[in-house]
Amino acid sequence: PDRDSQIFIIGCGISGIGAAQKLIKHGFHNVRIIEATARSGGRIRTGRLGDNIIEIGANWIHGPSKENPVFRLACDYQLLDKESMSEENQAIDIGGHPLFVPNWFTSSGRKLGPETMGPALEFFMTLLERSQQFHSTGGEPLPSVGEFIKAEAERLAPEEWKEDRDNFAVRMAMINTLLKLECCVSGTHTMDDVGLGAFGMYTTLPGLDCTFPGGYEGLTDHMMKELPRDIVLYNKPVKCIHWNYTKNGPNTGGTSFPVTIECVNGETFAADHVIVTVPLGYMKKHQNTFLSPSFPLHKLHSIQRMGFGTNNKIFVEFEQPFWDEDCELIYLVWEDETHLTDVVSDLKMSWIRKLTGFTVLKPTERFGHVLCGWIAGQESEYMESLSELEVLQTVTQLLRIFTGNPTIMPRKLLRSQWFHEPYSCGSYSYVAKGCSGYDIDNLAEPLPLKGSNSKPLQVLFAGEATHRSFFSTVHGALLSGWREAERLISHHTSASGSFSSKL
Ligand code: 6YU
Repeated sequence: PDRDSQIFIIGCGISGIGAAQKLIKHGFHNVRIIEATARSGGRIRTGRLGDNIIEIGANWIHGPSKENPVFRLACDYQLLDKESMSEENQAIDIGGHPLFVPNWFTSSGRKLGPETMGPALEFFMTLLERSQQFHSTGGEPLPSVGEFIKAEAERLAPEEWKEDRDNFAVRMAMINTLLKLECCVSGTHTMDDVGLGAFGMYTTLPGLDCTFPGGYEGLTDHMMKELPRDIVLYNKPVKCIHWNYTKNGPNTGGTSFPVTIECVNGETFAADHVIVTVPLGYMKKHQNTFLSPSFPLHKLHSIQRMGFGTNNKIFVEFEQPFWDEDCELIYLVWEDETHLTDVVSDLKMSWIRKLTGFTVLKPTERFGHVLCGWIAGQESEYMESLSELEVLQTVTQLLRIFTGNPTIMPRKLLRSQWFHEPYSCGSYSYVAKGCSGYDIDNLAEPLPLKGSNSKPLQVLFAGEATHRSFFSTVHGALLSGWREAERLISHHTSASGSFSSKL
């Protein structure tokens, strides 16, 4: 086989687009992308709230600096504003948790200041940083990040705040708020599901997180323009990948192909190589039917054990702001929640308690007064099942309680529903309790396994969840697509000996 190899990529998210881009640049011309939906971009999706551009999926470039390939592409395509590209911005290193200017509101309708809440925030950040250290040192005392943070908070807080007993209860409630928000960052139901030993495996890059003024989709749109026009077959969900396939596939003109891709509509495609980029959530749901013969056991176990959860956004627009002009992040603190837990006991009645943080869309001149609320886990999945009107009513009630203003009324609302998206089945992956980097390696391992006598590299795996240090991000997804393309390029380079790159 050589550059004429039939290569199919399943999924037209950034990892699939990245893989196609690299293969085509290296002279492979029989490359097709099969996409289940009618659009490209996957979990990068820009939408509208009235006249405003909003992000339904990925929001920021995490760590926008030279080492980040998404940042480099965005600069090349001129998609960022000047400030985001400045050397100063690239040099800021905040370790993944931007220091947003906060406002705090509590369930008794009080607005508290940094003198009351600042210490709780700093205390929590120290515990979070300590949670990341076990990756290099080992010897983690508890299985999950949630258990560790809660145990340490309960042990250390009485001493830490002993001078200020009056604020002790509200600060513990603030730890709860922060735990719930951390569920959004990790995309999990509870931080008790996020493994402590591997938490530090996620690597941050320098640079102050930035957004795309014209929408994140501008990135995938630009990348798509560099690919041949008809490369994507849209609206074709793949049902099953038959590999180690000895019979001739359809339309093969006598050549034998090791892989046959079967679509839901019955269409089939014969291939030498398939790069699978479907989300881990989709793979979990269809683990028994997506591959035939099925996954080797160690790969299947890693698919089952690795974490994939839901993080949703709820956008709300207001006539007038109830927050300070410089505020970037609003925290809601339930004063009755002094017992540490990041889940809600009664889903139907209290799901809204999981919504504890809102980012303020900036700049105000462009967006007006729009907040983006963050909600993760089962409460978020339940929220998806409610009508938009029900969500609006519940959010309105929530904000009336916390602002103490019974007349507050959002003008518009729009929420994402990532759990019910049939080709995402949630938001992004995390390293679950009991998992390690080896599970990510297992997800990424191509089939057939090394040492088999069958044709090599029949099914390859890319996508956000297959990147060891940048899982759950756009740059992790892009790098994983490039990685699998390079695997094929180097395979064919060494196989043919004379193959040289066109670049
Ligand atoms: C980032 C951010 N961001 C918010 C929200 C979400 C995500 N991410 P794709 O799914 O794109 O493509 C697969 C395609 O396959 C798709 O088109 C399907 O339709 C198709 N498909 C599926 N089944 C198929 C079938 N059977 N047949 C054919 N086709 C099929 N990332 O960098 N910055 O701000 C956010 C955020 C709400 C949902 C994000 C963010 C994640 C990215 O969006 C995501 O990784 C990539 O887009 C995935 O690309 P892909 O190609 O792999 O799949 C300390 C510590 C802790 C660790 N975590 C902290 C990290 C923080 C992560 N933060 C994310 C936060 C936000 C807000």
